[in-house]
Amino acid sequence: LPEVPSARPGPTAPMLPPCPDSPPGLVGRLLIEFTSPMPLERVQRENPGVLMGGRYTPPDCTPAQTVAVIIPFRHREHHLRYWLHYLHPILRRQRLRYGVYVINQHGEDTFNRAKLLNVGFLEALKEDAAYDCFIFSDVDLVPMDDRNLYRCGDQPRHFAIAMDKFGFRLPYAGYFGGVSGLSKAQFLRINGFPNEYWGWGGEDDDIFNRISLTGMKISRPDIRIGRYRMIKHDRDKHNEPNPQRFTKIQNTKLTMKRDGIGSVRYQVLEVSRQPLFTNITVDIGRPP
Ligand code: UDH
Repeated sequence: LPEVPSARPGPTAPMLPPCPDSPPGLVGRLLIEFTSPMPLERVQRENPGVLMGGRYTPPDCTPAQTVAVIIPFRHREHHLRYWLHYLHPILRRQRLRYGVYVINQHGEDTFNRAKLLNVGFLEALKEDAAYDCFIFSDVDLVPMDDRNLYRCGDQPRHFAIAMDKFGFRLPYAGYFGGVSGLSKAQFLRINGFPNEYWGWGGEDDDIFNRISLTGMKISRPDIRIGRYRMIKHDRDKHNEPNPQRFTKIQNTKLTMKRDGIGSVRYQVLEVSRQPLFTNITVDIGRPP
């Protein structure tokens, strides 16, 4: 007997074949530079297929996953323009169904990257309950190879494994910073990310610990493919290295049960759908 399709295709929604595992039309190594000016109007003009809020669906196939790309953010508009310029065409070539969420920390209190990422997970799901894969990306990291596929697998994925600033190598074996991806189930299994790392450092190691402690393993691309350029910048204000980070990462096993996606408290101040991304401005409080 022929398989019965779960949803009957209407005249405007033809049944498309599943997107292939290896998308055709990838170009491999990319030339990435951050010197030419990058006005948003140009990025918009060059990405007409991207819908309001930074949503995209391949026109010619049905993707297996729906990917929310979450960017922790404050005062990096200049970096965001390069990120959008490079990433939208890459994600499109990768045949992803995706949305881009910029989680903008309101105010000038100490920055908290991991808490913003927790907010991004919850708010993206409020926008579209279909998201089942979450890619967490710093705003200043651009992949140098489009074969580094931004999708989730059966283990948490680390994408940014060969950054230029670390000599195109992992800085240490347990490094999980920069760009990472977890399925919804993997993210919930580790109780999301910690909310209590204020300032720079340690939160990515805590996430690594959560993954190891729940018996999962990190999956990584080939070292020749997981290459990244980072936009050079000085240390931001109000994101000083957190002196508590070394003791905190010793205690993940104790803290991860009470501190995570189940305990995150915040207030959304504004959701604004821009042509190339959704901006969510949020009050996440301040360190105790
Ligand atoms: N971020 C912001 N605004 C901030 C702080 C951080 O948007 O004020 C976000 C942004 O997405 C950034 C990410 O958080 O990419 C990680 O923060 P970071 O770029 O400060 O961390 P990184 O380890 O750099 O990349 C540390 C400072 C390096 C100073 C080097 C001086 N030569």
